[in-house]
Amino acid sequence: MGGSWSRIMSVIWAKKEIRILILGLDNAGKTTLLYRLKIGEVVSTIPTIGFNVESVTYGKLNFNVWDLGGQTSIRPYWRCYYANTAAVIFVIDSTDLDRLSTAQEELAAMLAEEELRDAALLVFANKQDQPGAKGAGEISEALRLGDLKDRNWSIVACSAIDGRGVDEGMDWLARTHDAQAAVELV
Ligand code: G3D
Repeated sequence: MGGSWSRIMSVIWAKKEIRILILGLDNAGKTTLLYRLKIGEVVSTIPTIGFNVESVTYGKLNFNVWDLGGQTSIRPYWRCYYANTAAVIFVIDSTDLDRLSTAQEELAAMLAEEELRDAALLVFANKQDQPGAKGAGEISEALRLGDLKDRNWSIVACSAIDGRGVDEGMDWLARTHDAQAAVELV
């Protein structure tokens, strides 16, 4: 595993089952990111409801990945995966400007879910190695992150291919959760 985030996770998060959802439109780079985290074997399953879920289990930490967008009829079934979700990692293809508004709508719909109310949000503005990729500031504006209320969130520019930014984002997530866990203990 990568930087300091792995150490914080293994100490703080090892105590109870915790889930992290890696979400975004298809082709955003979610699966590539999951491999880049190097936390174990990626398993792909298709639940009976019929959407594809990729998972990696690392101790008591469970990463689940699926595509948002389209297929509103299966959205209610996603709720099976919301329990114990500490964080949502929302991955954006920073070169796919045509679908930024769709990504914004999908993100807003996810964050409206009651069970995800306390989940931290890390947005990865992915594909920064590509020419024409928009930076974190522009992606943040398009996703209207500034409007978020009562949510721990951060946006980090990254490339799941060359790895830039990935540890920085994960470090933020681990520190955020570390702080939340400390508050819960008080
Ligand atoms: P998804 O799981 O969100 O659907 P994938 O997306 O991880 O399958 O990635 C979709 C395509 O984008 C893949 O290319 C993958 O290699 C590419 N990709 C993912 N992250 C990055 C990145 O940071 N930079 C660049 N340049 N490409 C990236 P293919 O060609 O295999 O479809």
